[in-house]
Amino acid sequence: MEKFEHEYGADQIQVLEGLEAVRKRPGMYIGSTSVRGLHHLVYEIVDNGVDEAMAGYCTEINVVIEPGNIISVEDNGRGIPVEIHPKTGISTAETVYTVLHAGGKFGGDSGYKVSGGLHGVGASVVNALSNWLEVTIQRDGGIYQMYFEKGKTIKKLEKVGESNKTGTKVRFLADDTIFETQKFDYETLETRFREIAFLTKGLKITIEDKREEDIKKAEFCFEGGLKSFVEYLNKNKEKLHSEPIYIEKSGETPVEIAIQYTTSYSENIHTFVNNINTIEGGTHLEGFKRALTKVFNDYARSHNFLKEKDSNLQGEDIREGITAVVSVKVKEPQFEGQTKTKLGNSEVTGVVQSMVNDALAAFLEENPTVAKAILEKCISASRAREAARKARELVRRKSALETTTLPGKLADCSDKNPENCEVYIVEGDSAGGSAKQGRDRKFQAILPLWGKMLNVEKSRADKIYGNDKLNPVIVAIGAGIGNDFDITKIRYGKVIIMADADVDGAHIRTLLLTFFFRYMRPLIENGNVYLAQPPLYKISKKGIKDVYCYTDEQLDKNLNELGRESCGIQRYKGLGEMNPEQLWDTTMNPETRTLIQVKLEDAIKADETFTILMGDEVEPRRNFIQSNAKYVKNLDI
Ligand code: 28F
Repeated sequence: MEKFEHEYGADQIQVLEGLEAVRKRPGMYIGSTSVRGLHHLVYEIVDNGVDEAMAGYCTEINVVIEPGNIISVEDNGRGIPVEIHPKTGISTAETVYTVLHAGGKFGGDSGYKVSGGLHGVGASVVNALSNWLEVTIQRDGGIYQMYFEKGKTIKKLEKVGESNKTGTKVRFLADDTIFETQKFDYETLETRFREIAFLTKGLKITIEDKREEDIKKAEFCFEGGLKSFVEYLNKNKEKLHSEPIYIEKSGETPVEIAIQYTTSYSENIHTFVNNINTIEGGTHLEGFKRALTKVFNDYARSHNFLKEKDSNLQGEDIREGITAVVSVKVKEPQFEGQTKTKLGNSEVTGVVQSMVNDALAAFLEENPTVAKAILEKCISASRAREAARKARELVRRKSALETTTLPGKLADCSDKNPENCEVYIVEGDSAGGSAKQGRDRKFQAILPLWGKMLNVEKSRADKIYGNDKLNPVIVAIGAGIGNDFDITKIRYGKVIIMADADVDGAHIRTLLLTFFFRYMRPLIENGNVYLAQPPLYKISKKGIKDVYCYTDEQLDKNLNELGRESCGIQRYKGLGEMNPEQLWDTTMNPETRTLIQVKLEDAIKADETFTILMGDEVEPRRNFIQSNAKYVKNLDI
């Protein structure tokens, strides 16, 4: 009988099976093994610290990206309990880090577990997906430490020192055999930690990037919570009222809401459940919208902004120019939707609706000046909507009379089945020209953009219909805009934005993404919008075919392989520099091209960027261009 190293109890076997399952199918637990999945590891650990903060025991979380992409997260909470479980002989801390979902259904005493992108898979998953992970706990006067490799316990929890402080510190290195990359993106993490700080009033979160000589560091702490959040979202916009409206309710389903109107025409409502950004909305958003419409209509009537004969203000009139953040904590959240970011719990609609009805009505009564400023804007919005409806009717009647005339510049494709077809929206006539010649006219249509850049930030729907840059896009896609948009009517399965890799191209891309986000959002949600990826460089060398490079890294790699001295390098400043067959080979041929599918969050980012680029305030635009100039590789200097 061979000698066993050590007895495996039943629960140790369960632990090993659990970790094995996680390592075999990591995507099931953290969504993907791309850089997004990598970031989820950090969010999981930080969220445990946030739970401790929400329970009222932690006021600070410090995150460090150490050289070699090692992550360190430390909080000043109570420290994970260290007592040894009498039955298993294993400490609570080790259980939390080795048994799947052992972090308790809800976090600390607050009863809510905030969660990372995939809704709280627990620290044991991070452990399983790390080359190594070390936990240091300070509590009960001691310092305790345990250490794992790929989720397996290497050093059980043991006391290593004395301390009168309390807290938990976790350090780990993601498993390079599982993740496509181990390289964390500082800006992504910083953005998420800023968001968590807004959502967790008073919690201080710091992030430090020590991978390079020049250390990057940020510190977030907002006593104002969501009030600070809407002020941050509006920092580049002209406000309609200086103080944001702030309402909150504690209890079974805590609700926190901040609202601040601006002079823009876009609707900017962000909703969260247990700190998860529910970009697909859900019942909490539904309740908020219903209450908003009811309260403002009631106030408008009772204060004679609306006459008896006037019809009610529509929801979209009331939400024009609104920036709002709605954050709810739900014990047993049900998530629906394509990316599991839509709240399904039906009881939450009523909770939010009644809370907003009461608190917002009271606020308006107490702040008539703010109420007046907002209502005047709602009423002009409703008039503009009327005008847009008439303009639309006019366009419809006109086009109905002249049968639907497609834009003159559109070079359509012969196949009429949208599933097979794609339309390239190309910036500039020269690129449009070579795209028309280079394309496969069976399934590829080309629509060159021309005309003045429209500032959708400042224009309402009636202006959009008339605008000669966007109107052809609307007609070519053929599904209308705004509330009329009907995704079943799209004429192409793919809408591909093809613009130069320079500042103008970025401007056009941002304009179109913002336009699609604001007036054809289902097109993005449904994954029909793509970005073409033209090459940045062409390497030519005697005796071999031209080599196209789409990133600087590819250029370096190819030059190293081909030998730098014997290569000619052409840097493409614009699509117009490529002849039709080059454009086909590098950017349009489905066999050889790279298309980037636009995700909803990319469009949200574009929308925020657009506000900076096209908003009223000059200052932020200058900062944006300066801080992004380093990314603009092809600026014609
Ligand atoms: C760097 C990441 O993970 N902080 C944590 C605590 C505190 C407790 C706890 C955590 C109770 C039994 C589930 C302490 N004292 N930061 C962190 N801080 N977990 S994780 O308890 C674990 C739960 O199993 C804690 C009293 N109650 C809870």
